[in-house]
Amino acid sequence: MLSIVGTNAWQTNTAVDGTVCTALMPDPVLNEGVADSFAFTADNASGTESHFVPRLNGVIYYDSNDADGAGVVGRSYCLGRVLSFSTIMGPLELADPDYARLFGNAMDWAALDSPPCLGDLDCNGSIGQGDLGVLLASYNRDEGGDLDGDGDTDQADLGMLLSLYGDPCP
Ligand SMILES: [Ca+2]
Ligand SMILES: [Ca+2]
Ligand SMILES: [Ca+2]
Repeated sequence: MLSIVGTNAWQTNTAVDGTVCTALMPDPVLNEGVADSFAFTADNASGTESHFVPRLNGVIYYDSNDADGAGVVGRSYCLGRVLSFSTIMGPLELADPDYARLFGNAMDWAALDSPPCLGDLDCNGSIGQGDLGVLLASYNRDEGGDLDGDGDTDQADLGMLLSLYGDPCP
């Protein structure tokens, strides 16, 4: 669980009371035993909350009223998952039963597998320039660019990557 991966912007605010977290995207693992909307008191560590904007393929599972941004954002990362909370997981947050349950659920959620995304060699959720860089660096050396699984990185792998170029991961 990383605090900021999955977002591309942040800011802090100074409000400490009554942050409201509201479920936006239903998810059976994250939502289990958690109220659809709940208020909790946020710890203040030179600000209380990051302003989250999801990256490509990021999903806002819970919204937050305070930071005027997302509250809980998740996305696939390679074959795993990353989930970010806009607030710290401090004593005040974890004292709230809904927040604590959501945090526990988040552990289960992040432990689930994600489907493989062919061509996304740098695991950023789409097929593009970064992947081409990984493939070319692996050329003839098989260091992460073998898309067709034949044990080397060559023209056939490059052809596959170019045919996928620009595609988002599912
Ligand atoms: Ca990529
Ligand atoms: Ca190959
Ligand atoms: Ca080959």
